[in-house]
Amino acid sequence: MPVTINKLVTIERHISEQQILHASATGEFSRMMRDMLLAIRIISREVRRAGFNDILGMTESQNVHGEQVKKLDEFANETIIRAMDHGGHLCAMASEEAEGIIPIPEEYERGNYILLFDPLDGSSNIDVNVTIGTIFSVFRRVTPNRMGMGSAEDFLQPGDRQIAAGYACYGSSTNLVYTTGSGVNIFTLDPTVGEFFLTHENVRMPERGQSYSINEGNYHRWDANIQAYVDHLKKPGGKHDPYSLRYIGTAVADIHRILQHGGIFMYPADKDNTEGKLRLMYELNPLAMLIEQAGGRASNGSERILELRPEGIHQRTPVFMGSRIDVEEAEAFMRGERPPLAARQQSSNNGTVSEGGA
Ligand code: AHM
Ligand code: MG
Repeated sequence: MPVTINKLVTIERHISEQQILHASATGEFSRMMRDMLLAIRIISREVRRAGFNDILGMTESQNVHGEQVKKLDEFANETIIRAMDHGGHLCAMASEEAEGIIPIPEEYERGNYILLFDPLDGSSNIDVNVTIGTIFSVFRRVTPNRMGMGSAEDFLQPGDRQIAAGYACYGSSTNLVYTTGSGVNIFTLDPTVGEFFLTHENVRMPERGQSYSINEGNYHRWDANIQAYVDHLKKPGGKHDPYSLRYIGTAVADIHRILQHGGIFMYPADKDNTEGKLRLMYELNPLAMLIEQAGGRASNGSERILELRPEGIHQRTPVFMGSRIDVEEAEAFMRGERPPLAARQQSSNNGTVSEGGA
């Protein structure tokens, strides 16, 4: 379980303290994160105001002030681009909301980093005041031309080369969760002072959870292995059985719960979506890095998500991620094995099940 701390540490101070630990750091990464945090604070403000905009009589695409009102996901996309394109840190960006590579305009300097993002994850929840999020992934460019534009080669790196990954979760408060490969830390936005404060340091997730997270409405489109695994989770047997179903439909929100309480999140392939639904480069890679950094496991059913060789920016892949033992058990089912319920009871008796509720 995460440790809640009392000292007042802002995220910017935390990032600069981390930077001091890396002798070769130039400060470029810290400056890039500062720009990203600005975008996230603006998106958070707009998410909080979205309901009021409706109540205050938004008409078609104009609000009461006669201003053009954009859909929240378009707004988030543009905000990140506008915050990031002129800082001199990036050589290109890619977004769920843009077909191709987003170039850095000619008039601005280029930097060493590549940024991929999902500006507003959980599209089906945007209009109904349910938790949504922003996900981001950062790579160092591999092409040598520092002043040049980033190319496909810079983007199509496996996830284990990410130098940072994170998400913002716009829930009852706004959390920012990020890693640079030395553990996962959670920050909480205090909107009255506009600062993110460190609230959970070095998060470690339970090795086994008590809940599963999947769109079970797709049950009849799944193959027999995934059906058997979900049936297995619901059978009474071990100390914490049956598992509880928790599914928000925003990957960020489901992973945010699992990161703290354990459990397993799945979006498998099905008859209609043979590669699953979620996107490797700006949804699964960053979430997988966070899960692994917190002691969990992230797989496509047989291989580590972070070792997959991407072929396209928008490619999809099936996913099973969360507590290590749960994901290993899911992988066994996907190989056609059928671990007995006793195995689950055994690991409960070994004390690997967390007492934290989901
Ligand atoms: P989005 O990027 O359009 O929001 O789609 C991704 C979302 C994930 O956040 C979530 O886990 C999944 O889609 C939910 O899909 P479904 O509605 O099929 O259960
Ligand atoms: Mg998404």
